[in-house]
Amino acid sequence: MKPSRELSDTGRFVRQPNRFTDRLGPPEPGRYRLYASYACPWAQRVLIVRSLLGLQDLLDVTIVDPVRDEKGWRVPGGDPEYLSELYHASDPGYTGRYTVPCVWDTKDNRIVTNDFPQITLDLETSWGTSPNLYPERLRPDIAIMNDRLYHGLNNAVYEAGFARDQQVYEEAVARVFTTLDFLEVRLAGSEFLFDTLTDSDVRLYTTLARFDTVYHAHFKCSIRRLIDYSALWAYARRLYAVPAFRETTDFDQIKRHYYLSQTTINPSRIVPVGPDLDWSL
Ligand SMILES: N[C@@H](CCC(=O)N[C@@H](CS)C(=O)NCC(=O)O)C(=O)O
Repeated sequence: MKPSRELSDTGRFVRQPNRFTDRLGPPEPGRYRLYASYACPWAQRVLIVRSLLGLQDLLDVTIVDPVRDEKGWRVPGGDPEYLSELYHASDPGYTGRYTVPCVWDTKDNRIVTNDFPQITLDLETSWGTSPNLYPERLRPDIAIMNDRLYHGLNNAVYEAGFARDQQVYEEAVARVFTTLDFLEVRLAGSEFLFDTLTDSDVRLYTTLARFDTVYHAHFKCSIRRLIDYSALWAYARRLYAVPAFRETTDFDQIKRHYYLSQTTINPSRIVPVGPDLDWSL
């Protein structure tokens, strides 16, 4: 039996396509609500961008419980009880996973988008432009960088962690560390991936923040640790010093989510005690 619908016949993790891909219209206070988890790297991206751009009054947020059971994400306060109810209200025939981040439209009573790569770009282009996280002059380069980050790191750690085949796992892990090696060189002597803080830094940060705490052991990305990369580790801590990054980084929820929810990888549901990391500058 396949442990997941997202496992190919060759033991490869293949992420499901995003079902809701409408674009976010202009902001309307009180209309849109983001459902996010502090544990989830794709959701944390949106929380960081919302905070950097000062969109707290324009985009409401509900943070779901970090530990997911077989019914999916639970909503504290119970309205609705589970995120799945919003997916079924939007599409009664929905059969996919109920994922965060997603944006609920309280006017039309439907999920507008669970298209995680697009949500931050929509916020950066039509909701807030100060600071400019997606400058026009850099967009082609940001697109190339984001693609490299996704295939080489953000999603590659999941491909390594969920692999059910040794070779598939080894290929994904090699990609992770080739990408970290490339980033280490790129960030030596430079503050950000480009000459200013951009969408790409947000995407890189959320994977780095989880690297030593969960991906190293739980996803077996264990050739090196983040702290072994001096430029990358310094870069990650510099970003962590910024409130939008630090205040949306919850190591305890991250650990509890991965180790308690992903039971095919961690059947004992033991949450490790370490690692003891000092994220201060
Ligand atoms: N929308 C993307 C990315 C978002 C995503 O993977 N979110 C995870 C948490 S990090 C989630 O909500 N998973 C719910 C589940 O697997 O049931 C996807 O479909 O994979």
